[in-house]
Amino acid sequence: MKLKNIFGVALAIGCIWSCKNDDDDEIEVVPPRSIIEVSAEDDEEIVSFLKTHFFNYEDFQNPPADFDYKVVFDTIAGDNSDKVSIYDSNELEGIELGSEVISVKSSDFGISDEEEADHTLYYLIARQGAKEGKPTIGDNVYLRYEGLLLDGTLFDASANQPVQFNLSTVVRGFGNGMEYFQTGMGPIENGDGTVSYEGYGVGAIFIPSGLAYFNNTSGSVISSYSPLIFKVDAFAYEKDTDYDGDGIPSYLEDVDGDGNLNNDNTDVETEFTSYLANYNDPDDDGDGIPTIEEIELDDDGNFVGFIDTDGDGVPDHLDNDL
Ligand SMILES: [Ca+2]
Ligand SMILES: [Ca+2]
Ligand SMILES: [Ca+2]
Ligand SMILES: [Ca+2]
Repeated sequence: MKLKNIFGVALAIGCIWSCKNDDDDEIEVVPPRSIIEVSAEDDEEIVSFLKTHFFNYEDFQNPPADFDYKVVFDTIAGDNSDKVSIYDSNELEGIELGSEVISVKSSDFGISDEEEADHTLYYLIARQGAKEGKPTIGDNVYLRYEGLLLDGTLFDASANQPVQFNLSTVVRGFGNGMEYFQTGMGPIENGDGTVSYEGYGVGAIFIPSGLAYFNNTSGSVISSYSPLIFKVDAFAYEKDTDYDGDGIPSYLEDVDGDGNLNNDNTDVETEFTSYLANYNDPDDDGDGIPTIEEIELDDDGNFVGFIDTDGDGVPDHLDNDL
């Protein structure tokens, strides 16, 4: 199936207003909603989902022989009224429900009201991956996923085989949530052209709209201000991925340190026809000297550190008046 609904919001160029036809067939310009208000609403909706639903934790705790290690949600009702909710499942042994508060600026969506709001991202680790280490927001990952709305509508799913992408090229909350997942052992060749992994991480990420599309829509199913759920099987990742090949591990190209690589673009004022955030730009300051020639590398070409030749506090690869 398609991949596009997991992918990030194209950065804020143009699509600031959403429009609708009213009864008079006139176009009414609807300003974007307050990210502070929406964040609070989304959190209420997500917490309500987590409190009214359970997942197949009994299978994860005592796996049947043929268990496929897929997360299944159901409502707490009827025969299932004694189940432990996802919200309370962090008391279950070996199962983790965590959260992280992430600040989001409305300007990340091209909105000029200068608001900024804390967002709670929830993640459920039904089975932690067996391999030590977790990806960063800049890493390439291999995984399988399903995307759902809170009402259970499936809007996107990967094929059964692992898909690979960089965590900064997908919706922000997905990338941030993946930072809590360990991965598995593999790939194991199955002999028929397919691969599998063993002991991979399994869980879900619950994402408020401010960490996804916020006032934008995506595809035919995701409307504005929609919280999203992704079930995920975390197979593998490439540690310290250098996405643009400029010698710097991508997670170190988060200049403002906010956990979002897409809003750091040092030479944005000279990029008239493109928007290349630093993690995707091999000449970060646009001075014509590739970044890889403006940093310190060891004899094997591994990143050692930044250089600040003129001592002005701005490292050479971000300093075009060196
Ligand atoms: Ca950033
Ligand atoms: Ca750039
Ligand atoms: Ca770069
Ligand atoms: Ca440069």
